[in-house]
Amino acid sequence: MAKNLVIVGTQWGDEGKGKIVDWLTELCQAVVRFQGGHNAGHTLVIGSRKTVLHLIPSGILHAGVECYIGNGVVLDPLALFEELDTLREVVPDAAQRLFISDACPLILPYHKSLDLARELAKGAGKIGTTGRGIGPAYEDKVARRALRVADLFHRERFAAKLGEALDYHNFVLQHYFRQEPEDFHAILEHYLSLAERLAPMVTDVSLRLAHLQERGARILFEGAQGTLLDVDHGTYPFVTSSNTVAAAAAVGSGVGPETLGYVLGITKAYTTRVGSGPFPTELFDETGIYLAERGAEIGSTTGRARRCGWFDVVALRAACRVNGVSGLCITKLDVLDGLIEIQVAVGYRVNGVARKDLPCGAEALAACEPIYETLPGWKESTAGARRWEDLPVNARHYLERVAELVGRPLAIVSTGPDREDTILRA
Ligand code: 2SA
Ligand code: MG
Repeated sequence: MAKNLVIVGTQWGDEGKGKIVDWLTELCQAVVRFQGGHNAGHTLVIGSRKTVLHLIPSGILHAGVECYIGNGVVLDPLALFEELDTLREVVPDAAQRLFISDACPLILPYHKSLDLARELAKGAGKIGTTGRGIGPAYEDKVARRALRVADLFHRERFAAKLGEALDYHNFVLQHYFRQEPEDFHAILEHYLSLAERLAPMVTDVSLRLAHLQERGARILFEGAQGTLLDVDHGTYPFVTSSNTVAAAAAVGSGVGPETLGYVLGITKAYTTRVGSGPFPTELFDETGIYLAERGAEIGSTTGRARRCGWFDVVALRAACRVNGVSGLCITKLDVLDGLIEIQVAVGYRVNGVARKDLPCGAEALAACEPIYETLPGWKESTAGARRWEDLPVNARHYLERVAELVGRPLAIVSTGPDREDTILRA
C-alpha cells in the first residue's frame, strides 16, 4: 500500500466512510479533515458503543493518533466544543490530539440564518441543505469577507471584519429575506470568549503535516460528503459548497498533490441520497423501503430519511475518474441479503438515446433513465462476514461484476457496522 491514504465518498455521501477511516487509522499516525464542516455525519460502532462525529476526524477514537482540521474546513467553534464535550468520557485527551488550522473560515450565526432563510425562500426548489450555514460560510471565503480562526485572537481586527460582514449580511437578511438582523455586540463578545478554549488547538496545519511526513508518519485524509455533492463535479446546483474529491485533500490541508498516495473510493452496494436533486436509480417501491429499513438510512446529522435506489455504475465510473480512485471499498453489502434479483444501472437513456457517461449538472441528469443489468441475489446472510470465502457465490459475483463494470479493483468489502466486519481483498 502506498504511504498516505485519501478516503472519499463516491456517491452522495453516507457511503460508510467513517467506519473505514476508523479501521484504516490502525495503519496511520494522523487523520486530516480537509473540506466541509459539521454537515458531515460519521457514525462509528465499536463493540456496543455508537459514536457520531460531525467535525472531528474519526481517528480521534484511536489512542495516540493526531487529528487535524485543515484550512479547507469551515469551522463552527460552538459545534466543535459540543462535540468535544460529548467525547469527554470516551476520549478524555481529544483536545490534546486535535489541531486546527488558523486559516479555517469561521461559521458564524448569520451563516446559519442565511442558509435557513434561503432554503425557506426557495420552497419546493430548495437544495435540502443540512442548515448548518456551510454554503454561506464558503461564499464568504470566496468573497474574501470571511472571518478566520486566526482573527479570533485579535479583538480589533475581529471587530472590524465582523462589522463589515454584518453590514452586508444584515442588509440581505432584513431587506431581501425580511428577517431580524444579527446583533454585532452579541456575536463579538460571544465568539471572542471562545478564543481561549480554542487557542491550544490552533496551529499551522500545513507545516505540522510537513514535519510529520519528514518523520515518516503515514497520514489519512478523510473526505466528507461524496463526489456527486462536489461543487464542481457533482449534480450542481444540488451539491454542497466544497470540493469533495480527492484532489481537495491537498488544497484543503496545505500539502502537495504528490503527498496523497492511495485513493480509496468508498461506495455503498446500492445508492442513497439525502436532500433534493436528481437520482436516476431511485426506488419508490417496496424494494426502496426494504433498503432503507435494512440499511437504517437516516441522516446522522439531521435525522432526515435518505432516499434509496440501485447501484449506479455510470455515476461510479465518473466518480472514480475525477477522484483518481486506486481501489474500491464496497460497504453495506448485507443490506442486499434476501433480494431475489439486484439491478445495477449500466447506462442511461435520454430521449430514447443510450449513453454511458454522466451528463453535466442536475437538469441533464434529471432527464436520464437508467438502463439496468439484472444480477441474481442471494438468500444467505452476509452480515458480519469476515472472509471472502464466507460470502455466498452470488454475493461474490455481484461484487466482482460491479468492480468490473466500474473498472477499478475491489480492495475492501464491509459487511456490517463493526470494525471487524471487514474483508480485505487487495
Ligand atoms: P449543505 O448543508 O450545504 O452541505 O447541503 C448541501 C447538500 O449536501 C448534502 N449533504 C449531505 N448528504 C449526505 N450526508 C451528509 N451528512 C449528514 C450525514 C447528513 C444528514 O452524514 O448523514 O444527517 O442529514 C451531508 N451533508 C451535506 C445535503 O443533503 C444537500 O443535498
Ligand atoms: Mg454521513
